[in-house]
Amino acid sequence: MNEPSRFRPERPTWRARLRRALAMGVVGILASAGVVILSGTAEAATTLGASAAEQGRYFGTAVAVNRLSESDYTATLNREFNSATAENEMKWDALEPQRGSFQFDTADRFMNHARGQGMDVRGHTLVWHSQLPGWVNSLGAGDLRTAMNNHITRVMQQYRGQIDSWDVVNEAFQDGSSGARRPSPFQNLLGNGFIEEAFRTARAADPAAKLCYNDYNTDGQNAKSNAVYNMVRDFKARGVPIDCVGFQSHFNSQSPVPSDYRANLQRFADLGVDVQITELDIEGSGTAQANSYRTVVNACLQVSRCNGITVWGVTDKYSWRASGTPLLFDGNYNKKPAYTAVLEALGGEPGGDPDPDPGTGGCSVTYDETDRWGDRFNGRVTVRAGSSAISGWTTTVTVSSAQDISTTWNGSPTWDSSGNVMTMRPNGNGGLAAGATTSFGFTVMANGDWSQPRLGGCTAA
Ligand code: 9MR
Repeated sequence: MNEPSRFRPERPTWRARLRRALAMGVVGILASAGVVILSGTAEAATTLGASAAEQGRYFGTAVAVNRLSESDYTATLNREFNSATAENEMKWDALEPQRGSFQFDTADRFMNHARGQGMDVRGHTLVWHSQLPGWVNSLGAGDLRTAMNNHITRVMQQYRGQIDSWDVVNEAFQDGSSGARRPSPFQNLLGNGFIEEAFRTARAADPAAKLCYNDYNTDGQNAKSNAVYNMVRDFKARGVPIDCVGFQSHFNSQSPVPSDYRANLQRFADLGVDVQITELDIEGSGTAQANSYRTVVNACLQVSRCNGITVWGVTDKYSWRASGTPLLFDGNYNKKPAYTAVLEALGGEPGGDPDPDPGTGGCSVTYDETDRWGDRFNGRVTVRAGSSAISGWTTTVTVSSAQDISTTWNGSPTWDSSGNVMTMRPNGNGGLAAGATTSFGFTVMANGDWSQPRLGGCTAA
């Protein structure tokens, strides 16, 4: 953890004041008054990428090139992440749909965007049983070996020197207790040695890229991860080039974050490879989801060779399992509780002022989700007076057209004609002393849309 986080006053307004004081150069005065300011930057990082960078790590996301035309998508991507993985555009079927005929246009667009933003790139993925074009399945052993090595070489040379880490071989082991290799054209025709051959070919094609083995259900210690572990140990012992192991980390209630997650990362790191969390997503919502994300980030921070985390998408709405809302931003690009948990675990602080000081005669509003059920959630809005007393307040809450606010409490609502915009005023006496808070609540029937309500400003009376 970076040092300033240990000197973190509880209240955001305090933090804001401390930052202002530091910015004004009052450090000496505070120090002479006996307040110890620990070394480090005065301003905490406010994005995932910047806060991860302060921990010597990257924070990345899978990117879908066809979403780059959506301005909110691209703004969120560019602001928050400093590493990117093409979600599908650098797979074999995308890059070499016919034998020897390479199509780099879409992958090039991805690369240009990521590198134009100064992001690191994870290459994903060279040899995988899935998303293989049909022609690969019809080759004999000799042709298949030539085709595999040619594919690795051509693709890696296209992006030579531009890729931080490549997933050279993806998902080559079986699930379950066997610890066996997964059947695939490569396994079936070339045998176990195809993995080693792929890594040797990759090293020759781009010596600057870290070469990774990547898999899922290897996040805790089990038969599958043991089999991968034994392979990596063997590779290291025999000098087969391997630099990193990727742990996909797709979690949900059937497959939660394992209790030995950190220990498992550590045992691989102890073999002399970097470990990376490569496709993180955790189905769920609210506090439970946030806690799981925090556990994952803390595990990575505790393993010095865990050098980066990638989440498998920017927004829930484009996730490969959107119904599980597994990511850090909701469908409207609002930051979820999981986002805040990740940012804070990385030592960052929410951007802007989470509870802005409204000054004299003003008021501010903040939102949080307090409960969630299968069909609905409860929201709470906290209203805070600025540095002088106010005698009343008004704010608005906007829900999506699919959603309905079914109940409210501790406030007096009126509605616009669409029914989506609720204007809330105090119930009875709305007076608040300087700095004092009150809150009102409401239940939103989701009707399939779990996006976070949007708040208007707070108007004081
Ligand atoms: O997220 C990817 C999805 O858009 C594709 O349809 C799918 C096809 O297999 O691949 C998804 O990404 C996978 C990744 O490449 C490898 N690990 C599992 C990921 C989720 O299925």
